[in-house]
Amino acid sequence: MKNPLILACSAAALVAVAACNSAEREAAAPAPDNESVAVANVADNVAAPAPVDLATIMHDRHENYEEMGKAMKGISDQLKADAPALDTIRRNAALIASYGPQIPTWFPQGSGPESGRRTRAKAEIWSDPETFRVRAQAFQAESARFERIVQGGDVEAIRAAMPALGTSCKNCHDRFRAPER
Ligand code: ASC
Repeated sequence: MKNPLILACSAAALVAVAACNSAEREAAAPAPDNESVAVANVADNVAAPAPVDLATIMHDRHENYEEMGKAMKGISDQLKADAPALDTIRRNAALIASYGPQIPTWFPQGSGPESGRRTRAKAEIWSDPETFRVRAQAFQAESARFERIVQGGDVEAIRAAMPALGTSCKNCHDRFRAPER
């Protein structure tokens, strides 16, 4: 009798070819450690158990945004203080700048409202990916710029740069984040 894997592959449609290929890849190599890649391929992996945990991805994404929000508050609190602690501002700016480039990887296909899970991520993230990409990119650039200014250590310059950073958060939220409920 034929190898059942080959039989399954030859009998199946185009989609399943990818599944068979990835099944073979997974047999030969360790599972990819990049969750977003794994999720992006979820539809292709029907024949193989995909290393996907949507709940974890969505939970971690939420935590990351919470951390960024707290970091923003940590900075603005310092800027209101009589003697702003630059080390606190630096730490918070570094967190925001390090998360900036990661944001596009936090939204794998399937992790929106159609997941049935609680999320404020709007379907527009996936239906208008170009706008999402552009705004995420703008935030990344702004957070990097902000961190450079923070490294300069001039509190007035940091204060002056803060509104643009907040606006680049807001630009994405206005279009891609559903209201709190
Ligand atoms: C923040 C924060 C945001 C943005 C936004 C700016 O500090 O958590 O989402 O700034 O409120 O308007």
